[in-house]
Amino acid sequence: MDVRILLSIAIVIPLRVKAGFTDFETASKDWFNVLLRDDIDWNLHKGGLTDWKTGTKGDHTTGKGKFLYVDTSNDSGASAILESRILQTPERGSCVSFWYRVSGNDVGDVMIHKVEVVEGRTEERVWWRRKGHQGDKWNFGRVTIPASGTKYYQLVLEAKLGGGSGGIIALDDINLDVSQPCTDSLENGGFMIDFETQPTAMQNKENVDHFDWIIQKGPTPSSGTGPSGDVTSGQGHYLYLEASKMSSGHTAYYLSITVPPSHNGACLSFYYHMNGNHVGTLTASVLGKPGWVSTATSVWTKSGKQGDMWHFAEVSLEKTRTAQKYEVMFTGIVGDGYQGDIAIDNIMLQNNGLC
Ligand SMILES: [Ca+2]
Ligand SMILES: [Ca+2]
Ligand SMILES: [Ca+2]
Ligand SMILES: [Ca+2]
Repeated sequence: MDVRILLSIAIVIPLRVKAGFTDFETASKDWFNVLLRDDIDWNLHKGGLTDWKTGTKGDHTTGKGKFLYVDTSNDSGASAILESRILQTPERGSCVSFWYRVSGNDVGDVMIHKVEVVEGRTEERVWWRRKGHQGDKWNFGRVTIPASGTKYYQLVLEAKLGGGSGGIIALDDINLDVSQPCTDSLENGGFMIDFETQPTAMQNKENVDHFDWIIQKGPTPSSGTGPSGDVTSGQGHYLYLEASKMSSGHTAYYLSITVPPSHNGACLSFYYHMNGNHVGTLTASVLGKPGWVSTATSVWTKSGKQGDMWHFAEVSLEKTRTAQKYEVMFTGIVGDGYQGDIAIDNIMLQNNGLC
């Protein structure tokens, strides 16, 4: 995106502090199309839109309402910017959540920037980003904007096209809560953890394993292994296990809170990074008896080097596993050398149906 100018005159406009929810059924008072500083616009659409593969799809709110989308037949690199009203940096941080679709080959990216004026210069940082095809469905996105920086700021939701035609990039149901950072909690007892605040829904298991997972920012200390940054924004925090201090076969458990039953199953998703010549094994499992690691049943596992990139994993938890209250757990097992760091970020448990 080009360097943009935040008009200093805008900063003296009286501010509304109230949080805002936008389902696009009525004109938004919080989000606006940028007309001059980008290449194309977000379009308002009602009803179905012909999707990449599977035909006509409606909005997220009701399936029949309005949402925003960009025309992906435009050139690669074309940018569509939706900007927020001017926001006042709160004492405790803010939480912006939204539903998005990014579907299709080479369709492009969606990202959120925080824009502020620092000593007369406009600065912006990416706080959240998804690159490329994210499945043929509405996905939930959420990011904490911390209570730091200048007094006023703007958020920018940007789509950047990848040049592939026939795909879809869309947005709906944006919630802007300027009173607090995002909490881990989702509806129905589910949770979402991006490690930008101290997690409350998952934690290290003590005593029954050999060591603990660590929350990290930037690269890990060992060369040739571990990510260079987190998956949320590239500049945030993630969870990892440091292989160099441990011996082959050593394990570390990361266990969730007890989740209430779901009679139609659940969906566990996360990003993982497993790069290095000595990477061991990462397993996701479900505990049938809360607190009892011995009742863990593996639902997903991966071993060895997976390349220097974050990968997305999505696992349906069948209703037989979620009919009683349950817990989910990640197990890291160290490989046979120091280049074996395993990292996780953006863990989400949606406790209301399969993926
Ligand atoms: Ca809608
Ligand atoms: Ca525009
Ligand atoms: Ca993160
Ligand atoms: Ca431990």
